[in-house]
Amino acid sequence: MHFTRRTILGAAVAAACVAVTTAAAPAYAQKPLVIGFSQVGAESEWRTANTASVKDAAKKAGVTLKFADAQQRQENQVKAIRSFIAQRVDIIAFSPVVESGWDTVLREAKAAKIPVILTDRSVNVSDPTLFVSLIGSDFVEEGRKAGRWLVEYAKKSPAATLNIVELQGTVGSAPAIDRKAGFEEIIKGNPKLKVVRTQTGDFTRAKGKEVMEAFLKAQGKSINVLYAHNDDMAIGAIQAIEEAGLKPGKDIIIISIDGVKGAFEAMIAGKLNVTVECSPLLGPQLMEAAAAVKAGKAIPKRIVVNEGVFPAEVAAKEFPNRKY
Ligand code: GZL
Repeated sequence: MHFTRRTILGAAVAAACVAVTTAAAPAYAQKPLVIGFSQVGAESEWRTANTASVKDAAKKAGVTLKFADAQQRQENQVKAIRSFIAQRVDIIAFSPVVESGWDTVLREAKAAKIPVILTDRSVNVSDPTLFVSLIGSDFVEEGRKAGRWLVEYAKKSPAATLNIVELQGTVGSAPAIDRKAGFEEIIKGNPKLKVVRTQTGDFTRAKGKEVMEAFLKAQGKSINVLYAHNDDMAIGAIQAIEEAGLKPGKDIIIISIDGVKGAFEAMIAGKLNVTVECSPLLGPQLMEAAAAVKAGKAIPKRIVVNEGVFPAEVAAKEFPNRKY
Protein backbone atom coordinates (compact mmCIF):
# COMPACT_ATOMS: atom_id res chain seq x y z
CA MET A 1 0.00 0.00 0.00
CA HIS A 2 1.43 3.47 -1.01
CA PHE A 3 1.70 5.77 2.05
CA THR A 4 1.22 9.51 1.17
CA ARG A 5 1.98 12.16 3.81
CA ARG A 6 -1.84 12.58 4.25
CA THR A 7 -2.26 8.87 4.89
CA ILE A 8 0.58 8.85 7.40
CA LEU A 9 -0.72 12.12 9.01
CA GLY A 10 -4.26 10.73 9.02
CA ALA A 11 -2.94 7.58 10.60
CA ALA A 12 -1.00 9.60 13.20
CA VAL A 13 -4.09 11.68 14.10
CA ALA A 14 -6.20 8.55 14.25
CA ALA A 15 -3.56 6.91 16.44
CA ALA A 16 -3.53 10.00 18.70
CA CYS A 17 -7.35 9.82 18.98
CA VAL A 18 -7.15 6.17 19.79
CA ALA A 19 -4.40 6.95 22.32
CA VAL A 20 -6.59 9.61 24.00
CA THR A 21 -9.73 7.53 24.09
CA THR A 22 -7.95 4.41 25.30
CA ALA A 23 -6.10 6.21 28.11
CA ALA A 24 -7.49 4.78 31.38
CA ALA A 25 -10.22 7.07 32.72
CA PRO A 26 -9.16 8.63 36.06
CA ALA A 27 -10.35 6.62 39.06
CA TYR A 28 -12.86 9.27 40.14
CA ALA A 29 -14.46 9.14 36.68
CA GLN A 30 -15.02 5.35 36.78
CA LYS A 31 -18.60 4.39 37.64
CA PRO A 32 -18.73 1.95 40.61
CA LEU A 33 -19.40 -1.64 39.64
CA VAL A 34 -23.09 -2.53 40.14
CA ILE A 35 -23.81 -6.13 41.17
CA GLY A 36 -27.30 -7.58 41.51
CA PHE A 37 -27.13 -10.35 44.13
CA SER A 38 -29.97 -12.84 44.77
CA GLN A 39 -29.46 -14.68 48.07
CA VAL A 40 -31.20 -17.99 48.94
CA GLY A 41 -32.67 -16.65 52.19
CA ALA A 42 -31.71 -16.52 55.88
CA GLU A 43 -32.33 -20.19 56.76
CA SER A 44 -29.13 -20.89 58.68
CA GLU A 45 -26.16 -19.49 60.59
CA TRP A 46 -24.12 -20.30 57.48
CA ARG A 47 -26.37 -18.19 55.25
CA THR A 48 -26.29 -15.25 57.65
CA ALA A 49 -22.48 -15.34 57.59
CA ASN A 50 -22.49 -15.68 53.79
CA THR A 51 -24.72 -12.60 53.42
CA ALA A 52 -22.50 -10.61 55.79
CA SER A 53 -19.41 -11.64 53.79
CA VAL A 54 -20.92 -10.52 50.47
CA LYS A 55 -22.20 -7.19 51.84
CA ASP A 56 -18.97 -6.44 53.69
CA ALA A 57 -16.80 -7.27 50.66
CA ALA A 58 -18.98 -5.10 48.40
CA LYS A 59 -18.61 -2.16 50.78
CA LYS A 60 -14.82 -2.63 50.98
CA ALA A 61 -14.58 -2.88 47.18
CA GLY A 62 -16.73 0.23 46.56
CA VAL A 63 -19.25 -1.93 44.72
CA THR A 64 -22.93 -0.88 44.51
CA LEU A 65 -24.72 -4.04 45.69
CA LYS A 66 -28.40 -4.58 44.92
CA PHE A 67 -29.29 -7.37 47.38
CA ALA A 68 -32.46 -9.51 47.22
CA ASP A 69 -33.42 -12.20 49.82
CA ALA A 70 -35.49 -14.96 48.16
CA GLN A 71 -36.78 -16.56 51.39
CA GLN A 72 -35.74 -19.96 49.95
CA ARG A 73 -38.17 -19.65 47.00
CA GLN A 74 -36.92 -20.08 43.44
CA GLU A 75 -39.65 -17.88 41.99
CA ASN A 76 -38.34 -14.99 44.09
CA GLN A 77 -34.83 -15.52 42.72
CA VAL A 78 -36.13 -15.55 39.13
CA LYS A 79 -38.03 -12.31 39.82
CA ALA A 80 -34.92 -10.71 41.34
CA ILE A 81 -32.75 -11.70 38.36
CA ARG A 82 -35.33 -10.23 35.94
CA SER A 83 -35.33 -7.03 37.98
CA PHE A 84 -31.52 -6.85 37.85
CA ILE A 85 -31.71 -7.26 34.05
CA ALA A 86 -34.25 -4.42 33.83
CA GLN A 87 -31.97 -2.24 35.97
CA ARG A 88 -29.05 -3.03 33.62
CA VAL A 89 -26.68 -4.03 36.44
CA ASP A 90 -23.09 -4.81 35.41
CA ILE A 91 -22.98 -8.32 36.92
CA ILE A 92 -25.64 -10.71 38.27
CA ALA A 93 -24.52 -13.03 41.06
CA PHE A 94 -26.64 -15.54 42.98
CA SER A 95 -26.68 -18.70 45.09
CA PRO A 96 -29.34 -20.88 43.40
CA VAL A 97 -31.74 -22.37 45.97
CA VAL A 98 -32.13 -25.50 43.78
CA GLU A 99 -30.14 -26.88 40.82
CA SER A 100 -32.83 -26.97 38.10
CA GLY A 101 -35.18 -24.46 36.44
CA TRP A 102 -32.69 -21.69 35.53
CA ASP A 103 -32.27 -21.98 31.73
CA THR A 104 -34.96 -19.45 30.75
CA VAL A 105 -33.98 -16.60 33.07
CA LEU A 106 -30.25 -17.13 32.50
CA ARG A 107 -30.84 -17.00 28.74
CA GLU A 108 -32.56 -13.63 29.32
CA ALA A 109 -29.45 -12.41 31.21
CA LYS A 110 -27.23 -13.64 28.38
CA ALA A 111 -29.40 -11.88 25.78
CA ALA A 112 -29.04 -8.70 27.85
CA LYS A 113 -25.23 -9.25 27.81
CA ILE A 114 -25.07 -9.29 31.64
CA PRO A 115 -22.52 -11.84 32.94
CA VAL A 116 -23.72 -14.20 35.69
CA ILE A 117 -21.49 -15.50 38.50
CA LEU A 118 -22.74 -18.34 40.74
CA THR A 119 -21.73 -18.37 44.39
CA ASP A 120 -22.06 -21.27 46.85
CA ARG A 121 -24.41 -23.57 44.90
CA SER A 122 -24.45 -24.72 41.27
CA VAL A 123 -27.13 -25.07 38.59
CA ASN A 124 -28.00 -27.74 36.03
CA VAL A 125 -28.31 -25.90 32.70
CA SER A 126 -28.22 -27.10 29.08
CA ASP A 127 -25.75 -24.36 28.08
CA PRO A 128 -22.66 -23.93 30.33
CA THR A 129 -22.05 -20.46 28.89
CA LEU A 130 -25.14 -19.26 30.79
CA PHE A 131 -22.82 -18.51 33.72
CA VAL A 132 -19.22 -17.36 33.83
CA SER A 133 -18.02 -19.08 37.00
CA LEU A 134 -19.05 -20.93 40.18
CA ILE A 135 -17.34 -19.84 43.40
CA GLY A 136 -17.99 -22.34 46.19
CA SER A 137 -17.23 -25.56 48.04
CA ASP A 138 -16.98 -29.12 46.77
CA PHE A 139 -20.07 -30.57 48.48
CA VAL A 140 -19.38 -34.13 47.33
CA GLU A 141 -16.00 -33.94 49.06
CA GLU A 142 -17.67 -32.57 52.19
CA GLY A 143 -19.93 -35.66 52.20
CA ARG A 144 -16.90 -37.91 51.69
CA LYS A 145 -15.12 -36.24 54.64
CA ALA A 146 -18.16 -36.92 56.84
CA GLY A 147 -18.21 -40.54 55.66
CA ARG A 148 -14.47 -41.00 56.25
CA TRP A 149 -14.76 -39.71 59.83
CA LEU A 150 -17.58 -42.21 60.49
CA VAL A 151 -15.65 -45.14 58.95
CA GLU A 152 -12.75 -44.41 61.29
CA TYR A 153 -15.13 -44.06 64.25
CA ALA A 154 -16.80 -47.41 63.37
CA LYS A 155 -13.44 -49.20 63.39
CA LYS A 156 -13.08 -48.35 67.09
CA SER A 157 -16.73 -49.04 68.02
CA PRO A 158 -17.61 -52.45 69.59
CA ALA A 159 -21.12 -52.30 68.04
CA ALA A 160 -21.83 -54.89 65.35
CA THR A 161 -23.95 -52.39 63.40
CA LEU A 162 -24.31 -48.62 63.53
CA ASN A 163 -27.78 -47.48 62.44
CA ILE A 164 -27.59 -44.06 60.77
CA VAL A 165 -30.35 -41.50 60.31
CA GLU A 166 -29.73 -38.68 57.81
CA LEU A 167 -31.11 -35.14 57.81
CA GLN A 168 -30.83 -33.95 54.20
CA GLY A 169 -30.63 -30.31 53.14
CA THR A 170 -33.15 -28.53 50.91
CA VAL A 171 -34.65 -30.96 48.36
CA GLY A 172 -33.08 -30.43 44.92
CA SER A 173 -30.26 -28.21 46.18
CA ALA A 174 -26.67 -28.91 45.13
CA PRO A 175 -25.37 -29.31 48.71
CA ALA A 176 -28.12 -31.79 49.61
CA ILE A 177 -27.64 -33.90 46.47
CA ASP A 178 -23.86 -33.87 46.65
CA ARG A 179 -23.39 -34.31 50.42
CA LYS A 180 -25.65 -37.38 50.26
CA ALA A 181 -23.69 -38.77 47.29
CA GLY A 182 -20.27 -38.19 48.84
CA PHE A 183 -21.27 -39.79 52.17
CA GLU A 184 -22.81 -42.84 50.47
CA GLU A 185 -19.75 -43.28 48.25
CA ILE A 186 -17.57 -43.70 51.34
CA ILE A 187 -19.83 -45.87 53.54
CA LYS A 188 -21.23 -48.14 50.81
CA GLY A 189 -20.22 -51.76 51.27
CA ASN A 190 -19.29 -51.22 54.93
CA PRO A 191 -21.22 -54.02 56.74
CA LYS A 192 -21.25 -52.05 60.00
CA LEU A 193 -22.83 -48.85 58.61
CA LYS A 194 -26.50 -48.74 57.62
CA VAL A 195 -28.66 -45.72 56.78
CA VAL A 196 -32.05 -46.64 58.27
CA ARG A 197 -33.89 -43.33 57.65
CA THR A 198 -33.25 -40.27 55.51
CA GLN A 199 -35.41 -37.15 55.14
CA THR A 200 -35.02 -33.44 54.41
CA GLY A 201 -34.80 -30.94 57.25
CA ASP A 202 -34.50 -28.07 54.73
CA PHE A 203 -31.26 -26.81 56.37
CA THR A 204 -33.19 -25.23 59.27
CA ARG A 205 -33.00 -25.85 63.04
CA ALA A 206 -36.79 -26.02 63.42
CA LYS A 207 -37.26 -28.62 60.68
CA GLY A 208 -34.17 -30.54 61.83
CA LYS A 209 -35.69 -30.85 65.30
CA GLU A 210 -39.12 -31.84 63.93
CA VAL A 211 -37.74 -34.60 61.66
CA MET A 212 -35.41 -35.91 64.38
CA GLU A 213 -38.43 -36.20 66.69
CA ALA A 214 -40.11 -38.34 64.02
CA PHE A 215 -36.98 -40.48 63.61
CA LEU A 216 -36.81 -41.05 67.39
CA LYS A 217 -40.50 -41.99 67.52
CA ALA A 218 -40.01 -44.51 64.71
CA GLN A 219 -36.58 -45.88 65.57
CA GLY A 220 -36.26 -45.14 69.30
CA LYS A 221 -33.04 -46.27 70.91
CA SER A 222 -31.87 -48.12 67.79
CA ILE A 223 -30.41 -44.93 66.31
CA ASN A 224 -26.62 -44.86 66.75
CA VAL A 225 -25.57 -42.04 64.39
CA LEU A 226 -27.04 -38.83 62.95
CA TYR A 227 -25.55 -37.43 59.73
CA ALA A 228 -26.88 -33.88 59.22
CA HIS A 229 -26.15 -31.94 55.99
CA ASN A 230 -25.69 -28.77 58.03
CA ASP A 231 -25.00 -27.66 61.61
CA ASP A 232 -28.36 -25.91 62.02
CA MET A 233 -30.32 -29.13 61.49
CA ALA A 234 -27.88 -30.94 63.81
CA ILE A 235 -28.46 -28.32 66.53
CA GLY A 236 -32.22 -28.69 66.13
CA ALA A 237 -31.84 -32.47 66.34
CA ILE A 238 -29.75 -32.16 69.50
CA GLN A 239 -32.75 -30.51 71.19
CA ALA A 240 -35.00 -33.37 70.09
CA ILE A 241 -32.52 -36.01 71.32
CA GLU A 242 -32.26 -34.35 74.74
CA GLU A 243 -36.06 -34.03 75.01
CA ALA A 244 -36.25 -37.77 74.32
CA GLY A 245 -34.03 -38.36 77.36
CA LEU A 246 -30.96 -39.39 75.35
CA LYS A 247 -27.44 -37.92 75.34
CA PRO A 248 -26.46 -36.29 71.98
CA GLY A 249 -22.80 -36.92 71.14
CA LYS A 250 -22.83 -40.08 73.30
CA ASP A 251 -26.02 -42.17 72.88
CA ILE A 252 -26.25 -40.82 69.33
CA ILE A 253 -23.05 -39.81 67.53
CA ILE A 254 -23.60 -36.62 65.48
CA ILE A 255 -21.76 -35.63 62.31
CA SER A 256 -22.59 -32.35 60.54
CA ILE A 257 -21.30 -29.86 57.98
CA ASP A 258 -20.64 -26.07 57.88
CA GLY A 259 -18.41 -25.40 60.90
CA VAL A 260 -20.45 -22.48 62.28
CA LYS A 261 -19.85 -21.17 65.80
CA GLY A 262 -22.99 -22.95 67.06
CA ALA A 263 -21.42 -26.28 66.06
CA PHE A 264 -18.20 -25.49 67.94
CA GLU A 265 -20.23 -24.57 71.03
CA ALA A 266 -22.14 -27.90 70.75
CA MET A 267 -18.84 -29.82 70.41
CA ILE A 268 -17.37 -28.03 73.42
CA ALA A 269 -20.51 -29.05 75.36
CA GLY A 270 -19.95 -32.68 74.25
CA LYS A 271 -23.17 -32.78 72.18
CA LEU A 272 -21.72 -32.90 68.64
CA ASN A 273 -18.84 -35.13 67.50
CA VAL A 274 -17.49 -33.52 64.33
CA THR A 275 -18.26 -30.74 61.85
CA VAL A 276 -16.94 -30.59 58.28
CA GLU A 277 -16.07 -27.02 57.31
CA CYS A 278 -17.96 -25.30 54.48
CA SER A 279 -16.82 -21.69 54.30
CA PRO A 280 -19.50 -18.99 53.71
CA LEU A 281 -16.82 -16.29 53.43
CA LEU A 282 -17.11 -16.03 49.64
CA GLY A 283 -17.60 -12.25 49.44
CA PRO A 284 -14.01 -11.17 48.66
CA GLN A 285 -13.63 -13.83 45.92
CA LEU A 286 -16.95 -12.75 44.39
CA MET A 287 -15.92 -9.09 44.25
CA GLU A 288 -12.54 -10.00 42.73
CA ALA A 289 -14.19 -12.21 40.10
CA ALA A 290 -16.83 -9.57 39.26
CA ALA A 291 -14.19 -6.85 38.78
CA ALA A 292 -12.16 -9.16 36.52
CA VAL A 293 -15.21 -10.06 34.41
CA LYS A 294 -16.17 -6.38 34.09
CA ALA A 295 -12.60 -5.61 32.96
CA GLY A 296 -12.97 -8.26 30.27
CA LYS A 297 -10.52 -10.65 31.91
CA ALA A 298 -11.00 -14.44 31.82
CA ILE A 299 -11.69 -16.16 35.17
CA PRO A 300 -11.75 -19.89 36.03
CA LYS A 301 -15.09 -21.66 35.44
CA ARG A 302 -14.79 -23.18 38.92
CA ILE A 303 -13.24 -21.47 41.96
CA VAL A 304 -13.14 -24.02 44.82
CA VAL A 305 -12.84 -22.99 48.47
CA ASN A 306 -10.45 -25.14 50.56
CA GLU A 307 -11.83 -26.39 53.88
CA GLY A 308 -10.99 -28.60 56.89
CA VAL A 309 -12.62 -31.09 59.29
CA PHE A 310 -13.03 -30.20 62.98
CA PRO A 311 -13.60 -33.10 65.45
CA ALA A 312 -14.76 -32.28 69.00
CA GLU A 313 -11.24 -32.83 70.38
CA VAL A 314 -9.97 -29.63 68.71
CA ALA A 315 -13.13 -27.51 69.14
CA ALA A 316 -12.08 -25.50 72.21
CA LYS A 317 -8.66 -24.67 70.74
CA GLU A 318 -10.06 -23.74 67.31
CA PHE A 319 -13.12 -21.80 68.53
CA PRO A 320 -11.33 -18.42 69.03
CA ASN A 321 -10.16 -18.57 65.39
CA ARG A 322 -13.63 -19.00 63.95
CA LYS A 323 -14.81 -16.11 61.79
CA TYR A 324 -18.46 -17.25 61.31
C1 GZL B 1 -23.56 -24.68 51.50
C2 GZL B 1 -24.83 -23.88 51.64
C3 GZL B 1 -25.75 -24.55 52.59
C4 GZL B 1 -25.19 -24.64 54.01
C5 GZL B 1 -26.45 -24.49 54.80
O1 GZL B 1 -22.65 -24.01 50.70
O2 GZL B 1 -25.48 -23.77 50.39
O3 GZL B 1 -26.94 -23.75 52.67
O4 GZL B 1 -24.53 -25.85 54.27
C6 GZL B 1 -27.13 -23.37 54.04
O5 GZL B 1 -26.24 -24.15 56.14
O6 GZL B 1 -28.46 -23.27 54.37
